[in-house]
Amino acid sequence: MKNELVARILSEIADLLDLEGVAFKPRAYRRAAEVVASSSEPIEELVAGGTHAELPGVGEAIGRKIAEIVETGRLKYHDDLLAKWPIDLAALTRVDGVGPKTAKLLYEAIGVRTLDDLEQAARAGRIHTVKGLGEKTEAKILHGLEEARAVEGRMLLFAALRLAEDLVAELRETGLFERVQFAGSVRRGRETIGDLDILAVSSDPAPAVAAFLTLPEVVEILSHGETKASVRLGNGVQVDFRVVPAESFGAALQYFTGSKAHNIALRRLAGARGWKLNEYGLYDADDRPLAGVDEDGLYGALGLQPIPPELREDTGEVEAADRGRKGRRLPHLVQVGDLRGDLHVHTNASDGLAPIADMVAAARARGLKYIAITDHTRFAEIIGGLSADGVAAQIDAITNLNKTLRGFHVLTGIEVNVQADGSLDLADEILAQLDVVIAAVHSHFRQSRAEMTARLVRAVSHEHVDILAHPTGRKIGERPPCDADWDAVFAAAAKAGTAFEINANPIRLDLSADLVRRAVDAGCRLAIGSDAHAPEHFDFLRLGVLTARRGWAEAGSIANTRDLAREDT
Ligand code: DGT
Ligand code: CA
Ligand code: CA
Repeated sequence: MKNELVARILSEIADLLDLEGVAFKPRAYRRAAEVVASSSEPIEELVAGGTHAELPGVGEAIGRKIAEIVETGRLKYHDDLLAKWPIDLAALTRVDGVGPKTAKLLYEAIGVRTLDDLEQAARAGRIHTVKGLGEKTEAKILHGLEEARAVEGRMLLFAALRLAEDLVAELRETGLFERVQFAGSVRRGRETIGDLDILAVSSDPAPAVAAFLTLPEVVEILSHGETKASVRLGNGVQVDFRVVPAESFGAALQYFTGSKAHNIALRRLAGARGWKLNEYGLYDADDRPLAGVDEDGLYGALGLQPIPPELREDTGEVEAADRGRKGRRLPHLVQVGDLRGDLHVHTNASDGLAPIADMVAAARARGLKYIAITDHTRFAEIIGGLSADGVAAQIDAITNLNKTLRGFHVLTGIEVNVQADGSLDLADEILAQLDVVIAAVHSHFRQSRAEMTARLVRAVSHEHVDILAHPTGRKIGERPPCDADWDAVFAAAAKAGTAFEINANPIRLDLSADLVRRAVDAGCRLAIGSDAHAPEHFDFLRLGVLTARRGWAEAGSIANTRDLAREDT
């Protein structure tokens, strides 16, 4: 599928045109990029059929450019823009505080082209000397750089999962394997992934390794032996591959799933009994194998309940899994199948791409029973959000739609903006009419801890607010989380019965797993929200579930695992 490539080039064009100060066009390219990225049909097939220009927001001119990318892998218009602006705009604009216009100022005034240049300039205090930029921007950039550096060379979980599943499926199709499975951080559901780790069992390792090396995605072989290999894929990702004996598969899966800290804790447990644990199995003092075929057997032999991969970070899971110990047990983690609905969905009434009916169809297709339509208010000119009249019209439309639906219900809702002082940008009389009120911060992220805490406490305590969405505002690798006294915010929310969202958008995952765990311990309710802006975005929900699981959350803590009360349906 070339959708990712096409979307990347179109969105780079949007950024470059923004940098040049061109009006309107950047939005058109950005929208086309979003549409292509979220389309489930391979763009090359649409081009082959000549229907790609019919995608919403594409049209003739961008359509021609998409065809050129599909046919040649690149685009002259894009290349010319890149030649004119020889800067790593994608990396630079990922830093909080740097948009295309700031990047242009920095390049023209002090020659900043790369993240390294930016870091040097920021540390040397040269950024605030640039006309148009001040001390505040410089401080923001220094902060943002930390976030960007932390994820350098790592990819987001969503892309990693898709890639890992594709590779595993391709390997299985060769028919050369008894088992193939991905391990590593992607199996643990970490929010960013360094490299992929794939394990396999095959009675004939040589052709099995050869099949791996000749996968179409592989562009470079980094190393290979009789039973293992490391490669680099076209998108730069490294994949480590191992063929292991069937009797060691569980031990290898356990070992290469990690985390390293969890493995060390297990090995210590084995050592305490005079046993030995490694990637081949668990062995007693006389080197007799005790376990290794499957993971559950391995944990069982160590006296432990099976520990779900998401918990394997050595943060108390080994103690909680100990069958011999009284007290806290492992939680029954929430599962994707527990979700009944989605309480955070956008439509083209604000910045979503599709009408309500399309969002309903996509949610139903994924087995959900209800969604809440929570479009934005008109807090910013750039988002064509709902006015008070718009809300009333949408309530009517949803009421009528519900009359036509069987076995599915659409809740009315809104995503109100939490203003700098914690007040909301929609009147109470309107909020009172809606089934679901989501409150969210969209600006002024860098308030002091005291200000932000007071702001969030006020928002979660508001009588009409049901959910605080993407509570920290972080964007992975782009914007650091806001600074707040979370214990105070959790306490206020628990008292008011307001839920915290686990926003499942791949770049947000907000609350993060660490904060999920603290929120659960504080007695807060949670809601896993896709924040879908297109029908395909309901696929994000699984990331929210993985994050909830990493935060030790059970279904009972999560509002949208409940069926709707009868009076709602
Ligand atoms: P990543 O790739 O940085 O996102 O994180 P992981 O967890 O996938 O780490 P990776 O790919 O370096 O190694 C895969 C697993 O192999 C890791 O989670 C645990 C295991 N492992 C790697 N090195 C060691 C080690 O030195 N000691 C132990 N006990 N386990 C290790
Ligand atoms: Ca890895
Ligand atoms: Ca690895």
